[in-house]
Amino acid sequence: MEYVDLRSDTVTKPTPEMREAMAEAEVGDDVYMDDPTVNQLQQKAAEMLGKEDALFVPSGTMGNLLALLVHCQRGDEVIVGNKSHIYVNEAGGMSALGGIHPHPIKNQSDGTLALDEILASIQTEDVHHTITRLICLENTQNSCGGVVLPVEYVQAVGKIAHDNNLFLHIDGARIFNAAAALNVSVKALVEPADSVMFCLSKGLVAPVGSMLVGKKKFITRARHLRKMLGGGMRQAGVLAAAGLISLDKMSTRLGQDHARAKSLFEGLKQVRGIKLDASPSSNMVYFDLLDEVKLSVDQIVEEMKARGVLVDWAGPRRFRLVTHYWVDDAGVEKTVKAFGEVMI
Ligand code: TLP
Repeated sequence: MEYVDLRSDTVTKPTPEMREAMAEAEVGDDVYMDDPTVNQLQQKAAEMLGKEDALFVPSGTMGNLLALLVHCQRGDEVIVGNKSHIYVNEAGGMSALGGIHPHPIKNQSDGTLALDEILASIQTEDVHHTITRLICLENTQNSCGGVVLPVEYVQAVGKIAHDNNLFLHIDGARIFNAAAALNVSVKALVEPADSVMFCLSKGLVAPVGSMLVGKKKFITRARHLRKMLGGGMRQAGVLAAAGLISLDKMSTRLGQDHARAKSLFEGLKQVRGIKLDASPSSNMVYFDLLDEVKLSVDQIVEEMKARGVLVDWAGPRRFRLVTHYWVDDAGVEKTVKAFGEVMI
């Protein structure tokens, strides 16, 4: 059976054009910085985000971890959203591997961290306190509904960071979705950030890899730590070749995924038993099951699978559906129809 796969945009397989580019990629040993395709990808990523340099890393999780490890010393503190991927979904890497102390504050429903709460969370100089070193934002904010943090907000947080001698890191796993939704350049959106991680392997469709961008000195140190973590990848040009197509072509089509998320949302309004979150601002549709629904989330996953649609739950009574390159209009219709049948 051909499935419509809405579990995540991480499920995207490479396009035929990507596979061809991968097969033909010029490669070298990237630990010697000798891989021309990786070098080209890094240069392009740095240019597009308006930063001095970039590093190709195996995953978003490693990119975020490297940023934390470069910005912070052991015992330093990081202000981070309580619903952020870094805090919730990265296996506590910052504390386990970096001795870094997270200071979680509430992600509001629009994904932001309240500015006054950020300010109040910066530690004062005192022998009892940790040293606050870094603020992390996530854009789009995944678990708040794939919501988009606007340019002015990011600027305001950047100002707080720099006025207080702190760094700003953006987990921009889906920063190209955010920029598309706001109709601004990615460069403008990340301008206040000292470092940004973004993923090639989500809405940008590449099979593997993420990018970390920042100042030259920051990237040099991140390259050193990437090697320490076992992330030196040799002939990685095979992967970078797909990443170049992500940046050139996939970054300009994300509006289509957002439009399909909206039509999915509209279609699901007719389905009984569910309470949709607000209309999606990027490529994610979230909803809760009403009490009247007796099926468990696992049963719903199974019933949907039997109808050719793969979905994943996001909580004991909650679902997240993610649109991407491989979900077309027919896929959206099929999904709405299947939910209509399952949720009777
Ligand atoms: N997110 C995945 C899961 O881990 C939840 C998904 O399906 O959405 N930052 C953000 C905001 C992310 O959503 C993710 C992955 C990452 C970082 C980590 O990227 P990878 O999976 O490449 O380590």
